[in-house]
Amino acid sequence: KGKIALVTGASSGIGAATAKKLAQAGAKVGVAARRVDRLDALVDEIRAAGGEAFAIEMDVTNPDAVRGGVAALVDRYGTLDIVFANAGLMPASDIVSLKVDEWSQMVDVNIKGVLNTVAAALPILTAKKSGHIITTSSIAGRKTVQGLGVYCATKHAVAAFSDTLRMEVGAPYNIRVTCLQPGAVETELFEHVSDKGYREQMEGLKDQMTFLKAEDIGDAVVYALQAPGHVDIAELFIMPTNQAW
Ligand code: NJP
Repeated sequence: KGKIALVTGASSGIGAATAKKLAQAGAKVGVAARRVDRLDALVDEIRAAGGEAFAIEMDVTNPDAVRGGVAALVDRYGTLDIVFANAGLMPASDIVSLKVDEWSQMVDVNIKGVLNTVAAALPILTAKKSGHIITTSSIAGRKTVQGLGVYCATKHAVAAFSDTLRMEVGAPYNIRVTCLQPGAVETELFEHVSDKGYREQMEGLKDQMTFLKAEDIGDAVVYALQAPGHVDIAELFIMPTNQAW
């Protein structure tokens, strides 16, 4: 309650749902993404429900834009306490089809986007010796999945980075780090898969299992944030009950 939060990837899916949960729990939330129309609608929804949020247009691949977004948030609300580095994308394909542009995009958003977000926010948290950083990795950051080779690589990178960050900032700076690793969540993630075969395969998963709702992830993030100060939920590995892989 009363905390200031930044959520990237807030224009849809997990980010939007978590921003709403944070606002319901009393945080003031900077909601960041590229699609400003979506962010404006989210801000309206949060405010209509009695919460507080404001929209930050931000491409996480651009370090200057991320620094500017964090500065705007601090300017508006005075400080920063919670950072949810969540923006990401998953254009599945076989490695042999060499969709190198999509690989670069995943490296830029999924890895560099998290690094840019942490780099912009960390000086504020270390200076005040408190805060909580949540990064979005994936079940794909714990194992490998055919068709998701580069995506898995980016999410393993986020997991490795997050755990090292946790070790570095816990004791000296009293900052907690949580690496979020969801299984299948019903969001717009699959809609951006350009490979028709993989997109159909992924859509077909919905017939095999009950996907998590983005709200389930939002609840889990709030749970990690509300743990007592000496407790760091280092990993949030959350699966649909009937996801068998
Ligand atoms: O997907 P979606 P999710 N700069 O497509 C933003 C991970 N995950 O909520 O910029 C800034 O609804 C985009 O905003 P916009 C996944 O890897 C998911 O599922 O307006 N933002 C949108 O808000 C990802 O890391 C599942 O286009 C950029 C958001 O990212 C995170 O969950 C399972 C951007 C994507 O929202 C959220 O994804 C899992 C950029 N350059 C992990 N590019 C799952 N859904 O099953 C994209 O294990 N965004």
